[in-house]
Amino acid sequence: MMKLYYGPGACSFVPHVGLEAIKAATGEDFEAQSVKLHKGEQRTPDYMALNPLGQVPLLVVDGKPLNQIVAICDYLDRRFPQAGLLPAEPWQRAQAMAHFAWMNNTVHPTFTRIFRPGNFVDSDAAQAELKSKALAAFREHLERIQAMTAHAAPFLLGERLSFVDAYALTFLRWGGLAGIDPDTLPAYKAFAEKLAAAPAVAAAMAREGIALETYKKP
Ligand SMILES: N[C@@H](CCC(=O)N[C@@H](CS)C(=O)NCC(=O)O)C(=O)O
Repeated sequence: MMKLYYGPGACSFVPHVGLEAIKAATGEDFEAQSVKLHKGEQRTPDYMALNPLGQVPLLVVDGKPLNQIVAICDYLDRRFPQAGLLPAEPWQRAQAMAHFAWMNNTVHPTFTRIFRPGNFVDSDAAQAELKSKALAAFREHLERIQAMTAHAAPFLLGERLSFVDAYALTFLRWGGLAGIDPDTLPAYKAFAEKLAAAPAVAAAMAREGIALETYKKP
């Protein structure tokens, strides 16, 4: 059975939703193992032996580990195309991958600069500056995603739930943690609320014990 190592509320939510969608579409079950990032469980010797990068997500297939969201999700889609998690038609797939790659290589690392500025610069002043610049960039990224939701039909890539939707929901939650009020992104918030009600998304959120609302009003 495939096994996903995930951190509650972390980017591993993206393949987690995919695995739930696959289970619903094909009956293929998976094991889910929580890794508590705030407790440093991603850096234990046992975990580092599986993923030397010390990160989630990690998918273990027939005893073999695979890291990187995009690689894991591409594998899941190619193995279970019935779940429709990415388009099959080459041009549509390339468009989907353009959104997915941008989320993974731009939006996601921008948040890392807000959440862990100390990974990048040392002094308090430099960290505060980096954080504030990254927060402004992250907000712009969320606005771009909000613009994408205007064309959702009903999901970002069309009729089927995809990895891109799961990433979008994750970013809105992260924005809330960073102090971005989702009420200032009303179309995005409404889209995420609909997503959270989709069975595969709801199942992954329940397992992770996470809610859509993360923002605390000052
Ligand atoms: N490029 C990696 C990024 C994975 C990543 O950033 N994972 C974060 C959680 S969202 C993590 O495990 N962080 C561990 C840590 O900060 O120590 C991927 O696409 O899988």
